[in-house]
Amino acid sequence: MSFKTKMIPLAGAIAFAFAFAGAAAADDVVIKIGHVGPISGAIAHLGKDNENGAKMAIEELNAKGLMIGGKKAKFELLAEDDAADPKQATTVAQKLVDAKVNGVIGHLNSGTTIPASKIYNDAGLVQISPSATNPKYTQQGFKGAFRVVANDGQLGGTLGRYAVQINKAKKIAVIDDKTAYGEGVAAEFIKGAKGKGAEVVVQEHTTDKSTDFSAILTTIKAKNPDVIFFGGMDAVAGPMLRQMKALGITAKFMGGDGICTADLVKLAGDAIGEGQVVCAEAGGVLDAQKAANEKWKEDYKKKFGVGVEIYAPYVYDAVMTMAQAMKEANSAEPAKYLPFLKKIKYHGVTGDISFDDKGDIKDGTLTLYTYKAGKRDLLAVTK
Ligand code: ABU
Repeated sequence: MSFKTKMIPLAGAIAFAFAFAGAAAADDVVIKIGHVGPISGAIAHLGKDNENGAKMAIEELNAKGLMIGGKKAKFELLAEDDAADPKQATTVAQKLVDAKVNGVIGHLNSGTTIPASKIYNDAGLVQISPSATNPKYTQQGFKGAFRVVANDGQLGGTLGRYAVQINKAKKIAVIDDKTAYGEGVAAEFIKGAKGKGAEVVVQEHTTDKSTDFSAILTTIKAKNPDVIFFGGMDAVAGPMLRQMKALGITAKFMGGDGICTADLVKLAGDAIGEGQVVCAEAGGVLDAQKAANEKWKEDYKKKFGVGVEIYAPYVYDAVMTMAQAMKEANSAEPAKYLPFLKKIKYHGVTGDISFDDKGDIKDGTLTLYTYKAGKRDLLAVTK
């Protein structure tokens, strides 16, 4: 792996649920797709982004009028809110099982996706997460568990090596939010950075609901690190950056996909800096696929009046990939379309999707960004 700049290929409880579909004719086959993300709480903006991606896919599928099992397929979206909470995630997962959905897209967070996956597996359901990156999700031996993004091994490891090779970091500070994602990506970052010779001078922990980081940042400042890595989400990273600026900390701030959102600019304000933040999306497209990706994002903005946060296109592709497997199987029954999903080759707006034996995306891509002039700015795309 090399890092060439701009290689551009561097190379309440349940808050609500609704059915998103028009009326089905008597001879239609109704296919229920469950979607779960945090529609309430600190990262509701990311959950809504994901849900919008699912809506785009369902509308498009219904407009196409797919025939499945000799009948016109009428797709319905059953959207649920897990508030990024593991317990709420299992409650809504059971609700979707009881509603007899044909498949589930979600959840957004690793900490919700992993406990919910047992419920879907026990019910014989197929689940595709569009954004959960903790490797454990697909290491449980659940034959119906898939993800369309790279995992934390790739994400954290690449960022760790980038910190040393490109940012020339020698002394590193690491903070995580004690979630499955935050701890996992931080551990992989440490492995990657140490492997290239960096020293972890301090490691601190916060939570995904914390707002005051003055104590841990003061400890970190005393160690004078070159890079601070944060394993967590943008809702915590934004205020953390503001408090870093207030304390006069000028170290590079790095994080995984959880901080790499459009909203980080608003959350951090002018503390976002110019090139101070480096983060990675757990997917990405190379040159030949960029036009389709950009066009999809423009269509999304026209439809919803806001830009993509980060994972809406991955949700869209996850729904489309599941529908493609149903079409190939000529059935929406999970047991019948699962074998087709396992060997699928889907060309999506986020790139080519096929899965390895565990259900992880094959040949996953990462996109590294910084923020300049108040906008996300591409650094590199890497495999
Ligand atoms: N991948 C970052 C956000 C989702 C997660 O918890 O994995």
